[in-house]
Amino acid sequence: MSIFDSHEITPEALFSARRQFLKLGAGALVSASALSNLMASMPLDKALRYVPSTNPHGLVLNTLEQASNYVNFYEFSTDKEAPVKLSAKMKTSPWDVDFLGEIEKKEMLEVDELISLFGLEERIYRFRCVEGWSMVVPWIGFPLSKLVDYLQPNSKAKYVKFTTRYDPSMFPDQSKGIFASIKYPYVEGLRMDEAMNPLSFIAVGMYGKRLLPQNGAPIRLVVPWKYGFKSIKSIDNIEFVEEEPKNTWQVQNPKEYGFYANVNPSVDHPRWTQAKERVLGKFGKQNTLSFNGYEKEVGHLYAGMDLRKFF
Ligand SMILES: Nc1nc2c(c(=O)[nH]1)N[C@H]1C(S)=C(S)[C@@H](COP(=O)(O)O)O[C@H]1N2
Ligand SMILES: [Mo]
Repeated sequence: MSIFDSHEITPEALFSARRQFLKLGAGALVSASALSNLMASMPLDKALRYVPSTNPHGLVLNTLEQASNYVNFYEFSTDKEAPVKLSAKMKTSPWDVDFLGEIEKKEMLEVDELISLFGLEERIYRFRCVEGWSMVVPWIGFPLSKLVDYLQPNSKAKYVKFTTRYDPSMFPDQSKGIFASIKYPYVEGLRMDEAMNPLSFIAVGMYGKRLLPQNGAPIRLVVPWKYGFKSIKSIDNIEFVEEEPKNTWQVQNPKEYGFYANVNPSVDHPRWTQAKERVLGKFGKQNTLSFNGYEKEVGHLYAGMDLRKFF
């Protein structure tokens, strides 16, 4: 059976397959293994094929309803629920991501190409917003380190800078010019060793399916030991740079937000305590954990740094 016989093949899958055949070159012989890799990477519906998480921290999951109906996505609205409806028609496929800066492979790759290059796995992570709410989400994607290795950064690449798409026809708040809620495009950054830490993750899905628009479709960052604002949504490009990038919230309010944004219950935000958090869907509060519960995995990255100064 040819892969094109199936009536289940979606337009996204065809697009991805076509791109990959074009890359192989006209008339190229396609080996049986190349073909099966290609088929394995093609989503037959919205469900994704991935290696499930063993939930090593034994976390209790929030529901998809909770995680997708209370969001922060300023490009649509500063309201927590409004982005759900405002993003309903967002066109998230095909979606090219540009790779720029101090790397060998300055390429542009479509999200499905990234999926076929790196495969998919599930990661169940705590997620803590600086505003004091939290949740546990089963993300689907691949480790950021796989992507970094593939792009082959050179010795000048000290930081990774992520930028959300700038498209005022897609994002209503971007079309408000000087009346926009924040400066666009949204930018975030990681130090290279943070990016290479096994926890740093690029998500294309959650709860077994593609990301919903309001959660940052079709591709976002997830850095579970940092406040949620580091986990930038709807990534347009990733650039490898020498200098520490100025991230959006630091530019917006440098007294309140820094570059690192590591979850730290003993360093309060100027306007609210960080000692406790409210889990979405639960009554009462729980204690916030140092590095959001990932101190063992990431504490060494900050040895000798004053975490009050580098907040
Ligand atoms: N482009 C972009 N990325 C963003 C944001 C945003 O407004 N725009 N909000 C951030 C904040 S403050 C948080 S807490 C998380 C929220 O992710 P969620 O809505 O999927 O829970 O996304 C982060 N990424
Ligand atoms: Mo946040």
